Amino acid sequence: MSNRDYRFATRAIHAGQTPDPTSGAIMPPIYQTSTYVQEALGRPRGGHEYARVTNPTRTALEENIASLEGARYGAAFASGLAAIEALVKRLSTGDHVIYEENVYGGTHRMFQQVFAKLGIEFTAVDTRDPENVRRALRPSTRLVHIETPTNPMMRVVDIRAIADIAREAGAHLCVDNTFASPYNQQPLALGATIVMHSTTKYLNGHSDVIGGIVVTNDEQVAEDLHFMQKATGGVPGPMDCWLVLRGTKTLAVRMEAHNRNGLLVARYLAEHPAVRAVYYPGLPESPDHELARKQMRGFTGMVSIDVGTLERARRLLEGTRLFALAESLGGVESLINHPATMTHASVPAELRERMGIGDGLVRLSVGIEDPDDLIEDLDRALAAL
Ligand code: P1T
Repeated sequence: MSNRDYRFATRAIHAGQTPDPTSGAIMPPIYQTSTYVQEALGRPRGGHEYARVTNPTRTALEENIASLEGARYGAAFASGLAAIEALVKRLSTGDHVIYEENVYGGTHRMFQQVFAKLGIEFTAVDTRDPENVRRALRPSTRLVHIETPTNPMMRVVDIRAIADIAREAGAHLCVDNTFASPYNQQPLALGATIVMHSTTKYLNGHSDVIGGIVVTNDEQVAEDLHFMQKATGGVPGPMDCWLVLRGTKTLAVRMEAHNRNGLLVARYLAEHPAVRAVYYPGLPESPDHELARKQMRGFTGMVSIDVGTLERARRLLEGTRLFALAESLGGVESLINHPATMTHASVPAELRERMGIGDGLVRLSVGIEDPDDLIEDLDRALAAL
């Protein structure tokens, strides 16, 4: 029986991992080495030559996450941004990229402040209307890059509709699946050709690693990404790969808990008089709910709310005890963040305003603590508004 025949939670624990042939260790070893011995010129003993190019712990991680996304190939990078960078470095001067305007602020910053300077062209659109992608197409469009749900507005984007448009135009569709996780959403099955993650978030799940990965079924893309690992070097170390592998083993159970707590917290916030708006596609009254139900199996622990003003936001951000004020998301512990001044500060104010990332917007990463404790924590802090 190959790993492909097993269900998600089983693959999370076993894909890419077999007991170590030399010691019998049940868990994949951390191959903490920079190089490998050669028995004769051009004959490496174990098939590996240099650890920027290949490392068995990294390979185990790449195979594990590829399996969770239904992909044949995976390439791990030193961060989520390094993973996106590797995809853009496949392009040439004059090539064009269309991307969802409400991506992580750092993605926007890399496109506009690093790669635009090198002559790659970028157009940001609201991809909730797939026709906006069609209208932005140029003969030089090579890549469409979306997030869904988006960071931090939790916009849900129709993966299948945009995959059709990208395919007709001969462009790749890359879905940043960081917010959903492969447990909740499988973009390759909906027609995307590339999926990437900041493994820093749900995949690792314990807020102790920075990492990224790209997975695909496209042989050429996979070959290019392995070339980028070797040629430009943004690879993760074996210890970090091992930590993410430890994280993915519990992905299925953690995501069930995040989905459950996220929905409970969103429901509570939707009823609270101090909260002006809740952005969570799992709520039946959300305009994104129907599409989210079609392409997702759960709605994650990410919830954004608007409390009106910076002063009210500050009282909430500084008033919680369990929800820690910090960037990042997707760990077992709950975090609270102010997108306008933290994660999305590098997005121009005008674009931020248009998307609803105002001074009153607060983003919650709901962890897997007891939901009653989380709601009591928010209740105490919201009372001060
Ligand atoms: O931080 P890094 O591993 O480089 O991943 C960047 C990244 C890419 N894509 C999405 C959707 C992300 O949310 C991130 C990182 N985001 C945060 C740090 C944050 O707090 O939103």
